[in-house]
Amino acid sequence: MQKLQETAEKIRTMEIRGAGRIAKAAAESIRDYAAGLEVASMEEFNTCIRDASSFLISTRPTAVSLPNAVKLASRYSSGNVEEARKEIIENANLFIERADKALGIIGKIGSRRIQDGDVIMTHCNSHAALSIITTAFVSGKDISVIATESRPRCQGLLTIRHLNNFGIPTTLIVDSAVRYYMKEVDKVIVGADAIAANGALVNKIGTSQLALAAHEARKSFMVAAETFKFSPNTIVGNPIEIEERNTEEVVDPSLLADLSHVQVKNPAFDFTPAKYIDMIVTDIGIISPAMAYTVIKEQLGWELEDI
Ligand code: RUB
Repeated sequence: MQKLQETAEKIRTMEIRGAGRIAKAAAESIRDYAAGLEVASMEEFNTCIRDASSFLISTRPTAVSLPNAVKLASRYSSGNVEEARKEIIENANLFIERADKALGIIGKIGSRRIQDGDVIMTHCNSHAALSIITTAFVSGKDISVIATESRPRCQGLLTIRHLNNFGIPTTLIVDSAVRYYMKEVDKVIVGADAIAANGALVNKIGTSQLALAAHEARKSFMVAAETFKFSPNTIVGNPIEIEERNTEEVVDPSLLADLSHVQVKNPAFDFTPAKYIDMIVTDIGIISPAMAYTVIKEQLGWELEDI
């Protein structure tokens, strides 16, 4: 349990971050936990796996990749401890393998939509979005990127480092400069923490203003998302919870000490309605947001009674 607790803490503190990496780390964690679990009965095994799963899922509320990964990885049908343990190890390994492959497939499919000379705007730090951008560049397309800083955690700094390592010409801007620069942009590409059954996107706070500005300037808005980022719960109308993080990420509390009328808010994600999304590049192909329901039903194998 100690290793699982350490992983959970790393997810909570964002040492492990980004919906895809969170999902993989959680699957690895539940696999290793199941592998080393010493129990006296099947009932105890069931309880331990259930508790460990809930504990991992509780670390960050928004990225649906986390509960999806935990549920897919920790599935077992056997009533025998050793068999169930084997099933979890296999299912977790399968999930991890598919997640790795998905990034490559998204890069390959999405990069076909990039034209020579494109200026691409991206937000935060999405490995799926970056896979499209770097694949296009490596295949010889002459592209450049405008990357937002993504306050307050400034994941944009990770993005510019990654792009720089590939030699991709990149411009860093503050989040409030998004609309100002949109006229120079050909395509916006962002990642996803969750996609609802109605095709709405949940991603890093500020994503919806990129979408609005792109819509206004008639620029294409592309989302890169593995199928495990689609949210089964939303089929029955359950909302996706937006994580509110510590306000100390926004401002040093000492600066607020004498401001008795001021409060600070720090939502980590926002919603972008489906109507502002031109396409979602997934590991099963490019889809319109209207197909989100089908992806959930057909790819995630979720039945209404599971929710
Ligand atoms: C990261 C974020 C990313 C998505 C997709 O937020 O919003 O755009 O998670 O990333 P945080 P990826 O830094 O708060 O985790 O494509 O890597 O899964």
